[in-house]
Amino acid sequence: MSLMDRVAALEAELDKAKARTAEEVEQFRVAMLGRNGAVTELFDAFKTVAVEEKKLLGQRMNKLKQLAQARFEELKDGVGETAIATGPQIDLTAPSLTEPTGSLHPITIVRQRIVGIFSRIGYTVSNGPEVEDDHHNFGALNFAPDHPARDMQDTFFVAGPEGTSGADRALRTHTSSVQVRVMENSKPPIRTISPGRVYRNEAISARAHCMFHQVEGLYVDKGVSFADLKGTLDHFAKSMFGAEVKIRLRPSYFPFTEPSAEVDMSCSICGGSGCSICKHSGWVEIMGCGMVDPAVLSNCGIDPEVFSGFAFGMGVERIAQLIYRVPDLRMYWENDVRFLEQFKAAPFRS
Ligand code: 2U9
Repeated sequence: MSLMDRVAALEAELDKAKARTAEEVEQFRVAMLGRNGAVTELFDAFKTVAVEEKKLLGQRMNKLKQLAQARFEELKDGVGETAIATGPQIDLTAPSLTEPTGSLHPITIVRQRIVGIFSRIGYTVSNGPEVEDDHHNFGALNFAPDHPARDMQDTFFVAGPEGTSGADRALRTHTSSVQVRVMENSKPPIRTISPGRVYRNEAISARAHCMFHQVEGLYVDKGVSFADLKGTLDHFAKSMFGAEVKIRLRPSYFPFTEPSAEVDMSCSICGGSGCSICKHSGWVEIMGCGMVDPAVLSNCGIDPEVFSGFAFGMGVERIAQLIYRVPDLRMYWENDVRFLEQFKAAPFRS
């Protein structure tokens, strides 16, 4: 093939040349313009051409070299655009990845629901100190001086400043102490609930802990009756566990209420037909209650001849146990993520 024919063949080849990647562009450059490339080889061969042919052939070859150079630049630019067109596809409208979130503790969820139920029927929320004196925790609530709850076996007493026994300071054993303060500082009508932590000197087991949460309630006004108490607790049980549950009251004894009762609810798990949760009785205990003892009213500066009141108290762990079927009270305190993350989707009904 004459050199002129080779120039023509290479021109055609340049026209058809394609490259999809930077490597292919480089291969093109080496094949055409590299030290042993087709165009370079042509220039080497040019030295042997007869003088009379040199002028025309030289012009064509210079043009070929310019073409090869221009084609190389074109291919290089083309690869740049293609890389953008076929690069990672980013959907700027896609929702962002969600950050892992924590969840409310089951005790918090249940406490909020209990508080919500009573708030909606006019109860205020009262808080008070966790380290209490004997008067607010025991004396005003009618605990006899020799009542076992006042014993070191049952109550955590707090040491006082050096040299004092500290016997008048203890971790509160119930949040009734908060309600004593409310009665001392305000006049009826009083409708209040006290949620909070309480402490008892108990061995830790699946069924007991030395620290737990209570919600205690108090209603004091003229003419408050046992029927009001029962209606209120029935409303609470239905709001918390479902409209189908029933309650029943069994006589009991507390130093601060008279008469006193334990409140049972038809088992929310089996509907009352009997299961392991209700020990096949159809009933589960959910709280205690009673009419505030007249002596307690007068201890707190309220005339029992004019006013009467009811009170109730429940353990939040117990209510949460029935709602979520928690088999062991210790699980509330272990902070095992496998337990806690089960409450992520827990519905919040205040
Ligand atoms: C005042 C007067 C009386 C609150 C009451 C109960 C009955 C009761 C227990 C349930 C399970 C405590 O958490 S628990 O161990 N509570 O049975 N509590 S009546 O009575 C009061 C409160 C305040 C001034």
